[in-house]
Amino acid sequence: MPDDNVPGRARVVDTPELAAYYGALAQHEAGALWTVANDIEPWEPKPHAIPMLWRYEVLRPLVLQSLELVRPEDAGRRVVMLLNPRRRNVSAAVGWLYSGLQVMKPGEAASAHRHMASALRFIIEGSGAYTIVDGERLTLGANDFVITPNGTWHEHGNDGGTSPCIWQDGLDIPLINALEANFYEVHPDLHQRVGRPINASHLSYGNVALKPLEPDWRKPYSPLLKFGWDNTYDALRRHAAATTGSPFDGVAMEYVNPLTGGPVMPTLGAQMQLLRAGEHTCAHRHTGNVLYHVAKGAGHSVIGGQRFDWKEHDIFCVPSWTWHEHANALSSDDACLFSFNDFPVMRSLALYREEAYMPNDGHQIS
Ligand code: GTQ
Repeated sequence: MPDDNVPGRARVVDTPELAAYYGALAQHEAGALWTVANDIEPWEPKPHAIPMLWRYEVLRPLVLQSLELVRPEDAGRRVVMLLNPRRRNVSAAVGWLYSGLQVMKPGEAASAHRHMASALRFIIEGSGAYTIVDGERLTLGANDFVITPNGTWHEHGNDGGTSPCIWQDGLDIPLINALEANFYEVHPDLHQRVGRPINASHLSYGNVALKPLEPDWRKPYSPLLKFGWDNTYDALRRHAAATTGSPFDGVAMEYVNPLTGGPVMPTLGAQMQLLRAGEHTCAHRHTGNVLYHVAKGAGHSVIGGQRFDWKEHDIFCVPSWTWHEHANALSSDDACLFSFNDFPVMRSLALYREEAYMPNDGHQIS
C-alpha cells in the first residue's frame, strides 16, 4: 500500500510555507522527520544488495592473471574482491559482508597482520597452502574451512604446493567500518614465530563430541580454527542418514565453537548444507545476509524470484529478507553448499526474524 494512504504514516503535502521551513531548518543542520520517515522506517528490510552469482570459471583466469601483475609484498594481500553493484561503496559482496578470492604461488608468503574485522577462508584449489593464526600453523586443503577471529595475528603462504592455491576470504570489514571500530596493525617482525604444534587446535578440539576435560581456552571465539572437509562431509552424510533435514535448507549443519556449541566467531557464522539428488527446498526468508560457495555438485537457487544456476566453486549471495530456495534437481549425486553469514550479529542484537513462503506450495515462480 502506498505510504501516503496509510493513517499513521507520514503524508504531509508540500506547500511553499513548508519548503521555506525546511530551508530554515537546513541552515541549522536540522530537518523535519516526516520528510524522510517512510524511508528510514520501512515496513520491512529493503536490502541494498541484489541477488548475485559469481562464476568461478569466469573469475579464475582473472585471479590467476593477478599473479603476474602484483606481488604479495606490495599488495599486502593479493585478492580479487567480489562486489555487489549496490554495495561497491562499502566494498561489500552482500549486506555488510566482504568477500574475495586470494591467490598465492608456490614459494610465496604474505606478511602477518591483525585487525578488528573477523575473517574466514574456504579453500578452493591447490595444495601446500598454510595459514598461521596466533602462532599456530594450519595446513590447508580443498574445501577446508579456517577462521581468523578478530585481533589474531595471521599470515598466509604456499610452501609445499606445485600450483597456485586459491581460496575465498570472508570478512566483516564493511560491518566493522560501519560501526567505526576497525583497527589494523602489521606484525612488528612481519612474520610470526610458530609457537604451537602444527594444527594444534585441530588435534585438541577437532574430535567429534569429545572436548578436553580441562580446556585451555577463555577467548570469545572457537578454539578450533580449522574444520577439514573430510570430517564435514562425513558429518553431513551421517546426519543425512538420520534425518529428512530442513524443508528450507536440506541437511544443514553449522560450524560451531566446540566448547559452547555457538557460532565460530562473535560476528560471523558458517554452515555447510547437503542437498540430496532430486531435492528442491521450500522458500523462506530471514534477516541477515548469506554468501554461499558451491563446495560440491551443481544445481540452482531461486533468489528474490530470479533463478541462478550454479556449479562447483561458484559463489552467490542472498541479501537480507529475500526469499530463497535451493535445488539439486538434475544430478544423481548430492550437492553441498558452504555458506557464511552475519546471523551471530542478528541474533545477539535480537534482530533475527524468519518467515516461510506460503504461496504455490512454498516455491517462487522464477
Ligand atoms: O587475508 O588477512 O581478502 O585482511 C581482505 C582483508 C584478506 C587477509 C582479504 C584481509 C585479508
